[in-house]
Amino acid sequence: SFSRPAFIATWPFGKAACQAALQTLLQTESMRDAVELGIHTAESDESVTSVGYGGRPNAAGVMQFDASFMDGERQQAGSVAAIEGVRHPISVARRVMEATPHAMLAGADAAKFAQQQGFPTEDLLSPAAKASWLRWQAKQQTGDDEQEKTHDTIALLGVADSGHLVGGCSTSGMAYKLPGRVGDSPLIGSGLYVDGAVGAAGATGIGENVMRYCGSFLIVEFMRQGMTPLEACIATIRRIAEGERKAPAALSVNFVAMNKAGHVAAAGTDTDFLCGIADQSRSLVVQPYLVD
Ligand code: SD4
Repeated sequence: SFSRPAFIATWPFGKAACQAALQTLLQTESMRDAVELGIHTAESDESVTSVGYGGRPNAAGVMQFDASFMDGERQQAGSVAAIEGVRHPISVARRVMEATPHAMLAGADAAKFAQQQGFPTEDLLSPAAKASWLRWQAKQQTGDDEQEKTHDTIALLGVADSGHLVGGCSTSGMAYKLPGRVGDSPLIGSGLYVDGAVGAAGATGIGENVMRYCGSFLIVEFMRQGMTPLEACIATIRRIAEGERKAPAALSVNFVAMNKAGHVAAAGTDTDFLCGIADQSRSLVVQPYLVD
């Protein structure tokens, strides 16, 4: 088991993100900085094909990002949906939380807000992402609809020594989504939820299957009722499978969770789902519980 401070994040690159978060916490003593800078590592990593730079664009070849940020101490939240032109959507989500009376900004006006706040506007379509979009387009014309598998949203959760919980989530969303499509990641309670008295949860996978069930909120509520983080993740996935009348393997829903005590867990329906964990004594990539 892990001891506080501890971080957990989706996918294998979540390990580097958790390490960066822990380092930042030790240097700045700020859980917000820790989560934000941890997520920056994935947003800047071109090899991560559904977060930040290097992510896959929408059907029109445009990068549209979703991100959310939550601090459990006073239940504060901020998010951005379908925002274009910013390398670090997680930072804009945090800024929405800290610098506005609102919890969510969307689209062109979210980008305008980011600009006004001093975030640089950048072209975030990498050459490799553009090439893969062109290949996808060509396949659409030939009716060959074999999909490139790109799902690796980062959801990163952290708990400080004091029990202070903070979480964030950032993604370019489903590859080749309809322009304007918003996923689970910026929706408080779906892609991310942090309750300062209980714990936190975050999601990756097919957002539509998470948002119809407020997946992350449900995990936290199950923990509030006494479940362990792992039990809560499994119960939520089973609830979704029941609602969808589908086998878990057909859902692509995957979660990370932690409680205030620092117990962490992950469970999902994708056989390739992995997550990263770090505390002061170790950091590793672990195989989550597979719900099938
Ligand atoms: C979405 N949940 O936009 C995101 C995609 C994802 O890992 O998780 N990719 O639906």
